[in-house]
Amino acid sequence: MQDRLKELQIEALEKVAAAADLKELNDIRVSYLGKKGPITEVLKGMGKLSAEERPKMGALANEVRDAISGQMEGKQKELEEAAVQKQLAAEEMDVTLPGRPVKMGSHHPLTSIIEEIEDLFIGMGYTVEEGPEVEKDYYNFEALNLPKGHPARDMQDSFYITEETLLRTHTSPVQARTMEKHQGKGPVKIICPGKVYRRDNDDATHSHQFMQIEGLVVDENIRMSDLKGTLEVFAKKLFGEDREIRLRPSFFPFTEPSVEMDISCKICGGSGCSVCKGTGWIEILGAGMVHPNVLEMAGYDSKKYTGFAFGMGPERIAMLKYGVDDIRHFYTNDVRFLKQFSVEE
Ligand code: FA5
Repeated sequence: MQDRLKELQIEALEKVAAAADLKELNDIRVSYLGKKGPITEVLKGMGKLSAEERPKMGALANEVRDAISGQMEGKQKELEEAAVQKQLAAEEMDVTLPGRPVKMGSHHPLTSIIEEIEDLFIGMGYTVEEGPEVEKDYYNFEALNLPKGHPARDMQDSFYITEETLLRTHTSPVQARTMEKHQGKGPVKIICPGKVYRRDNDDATHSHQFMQIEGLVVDENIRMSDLKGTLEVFAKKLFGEDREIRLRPSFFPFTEPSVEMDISCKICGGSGCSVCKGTGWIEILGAGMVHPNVLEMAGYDSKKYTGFAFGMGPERIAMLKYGVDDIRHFYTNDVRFLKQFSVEE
């Protein structure tokens, strides 16, 4: 029995030394030290031994077990360390390699044009106001000299939510709200960019949802020439010094007199082409002197205060500036279109 135990020890230690990985080592542990292993099997025969031999044999069996498990512990550490080193070698990376370029998005062309126009007016002393897109009928129409039933309401076909609320059809209600806030006192000098909604049929130059930028100046002695000068500076800064502007008489119930501003066509230089429909001019905004009724309704003394206002369509301006032939490109989110405005590429 003693010899058999020694044999088993030598055999097990040889196998432990040769184990190639942790799994193999564990298999050796189970097969030699487990309940069904050969050492347990040998010890089952202890019953046949004499009373003196039994403790000696027990002590020897423990020695053999300790020798095997001690060697296994050392081997296990060695194999674990080898596994870590192998993993480290497999995951080795070169931190000096150049990184992969990250694709950058870009500003939407409408955002860019709105920011450019905002900067231009901020440079002329204007502040930027905001107003709600879900608006009261009062501010969208009534406070702008368009009482209920006024035929000019048809100029802007509307999305009503209730009898008294609608999606604003233009940014002009912000004029009324701002003047009301100033409680009849000047000066007021604001622009207001924002979304507006109309029941227009979508085509190359019309959308049912589009942007507008409103402008309003109210003070003593504001004249039509101030409006003209302001619009001229704006147009030349945005489109270039060589562009001409022209004001045409028009009608808006909230301004008197009212005008529309055209800008000379860049494509044909004024001789007429398909973009300007043969006229040499393209309309970009409506404007005029604030109607005395509008000033009075907002609490201003229209004998003391005068003002001018304008409302422009940034989509139309962006179409002209960037040569875009269909307003729907701004809203279909085709990355091939948007990528052309990326500054990184
Ligand atoms: C107005 O909305 C007036 N509130 C502008 C105004 C403000 C006049 C202050 C006087 C004083 P109009 O409906 O013309 O006016 O629209 C102004 C601009 O919005 C147009 O010149 C055009 O550039 C743009 N626009 C109008 N309808 C659409 C549409 N369906 N799609 C895209 N842009 C549009």
